[in-house]
Amino acid sequence: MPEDEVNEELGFINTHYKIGAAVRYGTEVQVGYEYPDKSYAGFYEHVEDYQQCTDCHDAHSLEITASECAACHPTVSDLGDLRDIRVEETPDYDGDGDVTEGVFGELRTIHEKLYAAIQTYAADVAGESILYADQFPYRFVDTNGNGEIDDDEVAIPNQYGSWTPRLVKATYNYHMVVEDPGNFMHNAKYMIQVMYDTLDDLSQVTTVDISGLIRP
Ligand code: HEC
Ligand code: HEC
Ligand SMILES: [Ca+2]
Ligand SMILES: [Ca+2]
Ligand SMILES: [Ca+2]
Repeated sequence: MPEDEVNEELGFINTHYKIGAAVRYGTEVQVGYEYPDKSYAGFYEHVEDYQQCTDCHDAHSLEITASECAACHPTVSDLGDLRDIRVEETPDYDGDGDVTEGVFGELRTIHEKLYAAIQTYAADVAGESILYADQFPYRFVDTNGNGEIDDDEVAIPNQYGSWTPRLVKATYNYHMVVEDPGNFMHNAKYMIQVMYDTLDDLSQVTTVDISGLIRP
């Protein structure tokens, strides 16, 4: 199908829920939509003793014991600090000049840029403004085109309908990132690669600017 032509046969594709295991394995299991001719990170090894699910998580509750992480990540004193973890080698992936934020913050800024890019593409190329809400079916028409969710907009009769192949790929990847709250730990490089390539793809046909971002 032509990348930028609206096609009634298309719709939003959901990665489904609790995808942490698949994200750990990256391109070995291809949980993201991977663009042709690009290479992607596989399993994120982290460190030998904190590699398998139950090295970090309680097998039943999924709970993580922050004090164990603190042994090597000294900024951690409780669970809320996990999002501040960053190692020295990590570059300023999101190009915001902040090289002390946790790798979580690098992912978050790129994810926000991806949202803005999807909105630009939908309005300028697909011809209908789009919103995301973390509620089925996730994609809605931004009826008044202000970029924000308004009361009447998040409702099933107002679900988004102007799908092009490029938009299906981009919205799939955007939502995939949302569906793993542990993404920054499970496989930050894979997540950033997938988001970077999605932004790059949208930048082919819109004013989206990806200069400043770093692809791992
Ligand atoms: C190196 C440590 C580590 C390993 C290994 C790891 N995780 Fe995680 N996981 C985390 C962190 C950190 C979070 C985010 C916790 C938070 O921010 O509350 C997380 C979050 C999750 C969540 C989301 C929980 C929720 O609140 O919805 C799931 C599910 C999950 N992990 C499953 C897995 C599975 C399955 C594996 C093995 C394939 C795995 N994890 C391996 C550290 C790890
Ligand atoms: C034995 C030391 C050690 C322990 C314990 C440890 N880590 Fe790590 N961690 C590292 C090292 C080394 C790296 C860098 C690995 C790499 O990516 O090359 C790292 C990387 C990370 C990163 C990615 C940081 C970035 O800038 O990309 C996160 C997030 C992280 N660890 C979270 C955790 C969590 C959560 C725990 C506890 C469940 C934990 N770590 C336990 C040594 C450790
Ligand atoms: Ca940054
Ligand atoms: Ca940031
Ligand atoms: Ca609106």
